[in-house]
Amino acid sequence: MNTDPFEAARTAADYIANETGVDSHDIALVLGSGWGEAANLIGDTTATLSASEVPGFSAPAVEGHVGTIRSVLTRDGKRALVLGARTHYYEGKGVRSVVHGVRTAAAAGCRTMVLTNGCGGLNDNWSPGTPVLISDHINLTAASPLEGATFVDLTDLYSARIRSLAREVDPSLEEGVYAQFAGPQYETPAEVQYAKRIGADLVGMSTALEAIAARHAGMEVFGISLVTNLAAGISPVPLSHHEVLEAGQAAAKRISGLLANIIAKL
Ligand code: 8IG
Repeated sequence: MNTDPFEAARTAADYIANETGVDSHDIALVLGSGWGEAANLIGDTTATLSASEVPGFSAPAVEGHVGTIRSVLTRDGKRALVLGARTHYYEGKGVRSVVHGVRTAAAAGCRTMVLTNGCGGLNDNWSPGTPVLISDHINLTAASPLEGATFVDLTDLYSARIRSLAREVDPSLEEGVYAQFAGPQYETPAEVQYAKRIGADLVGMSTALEAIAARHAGMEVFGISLVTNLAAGISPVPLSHHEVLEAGQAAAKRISGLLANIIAKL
């Protein structure tokens, strides 16, 4: 993308408004590994677009990620834009591509950005299938979606207001700090110990760069992770993408229902 990224987002948002017939959306969701079913529980899908048809988007590179962009009418009449196609930093398409969905959602009118992911857990009390609220992040990608002298305050990046709404839905929800690694390889056990010592509770390959872009765009950000595996070295068993998908599938119904109930409170 050589054009201005905000112009590119506007183009995509106009395309989405045209194709969905919805002039303005209220809430955007990025559904990561394990969260795909949430779209069905949030409300009625009124339009489904293939990500590859929307300007600036591309089909997902990973099995277990859905490649659609949906417009959903929620139970209480809100318009949700559900992004099932996330571009990961490790795909090498650049940070502008990684955050294009977030900027498109902002241009489409969304004031709230809900970011979900599947990740590794550093707390061995969090068995695979445990959802965890993101309270803060550590960006270990050495990249940023912001270009030039764009100083954005991230003190309260992950909305305390929405986290407390989430705990009204499920008081047992715990929260943690999410560290975004560049990937695509999973961490070594030493890197997992490093993450733990600098204050991380969760390790993954998404979300932080998107959250920064969302805050820059003026959106309220909510993040929730699904621990699909214990991070390398925390569990004695090596990681496999297959197991990650299985843990996601096993927890899918429960966490999707949880997310739908949180969305209903926004
Ligand atoms: I799912 O253990 C999933 N994504 N970096 N580490 C990192 N990303 C992940 C992991 C993990 N599990």
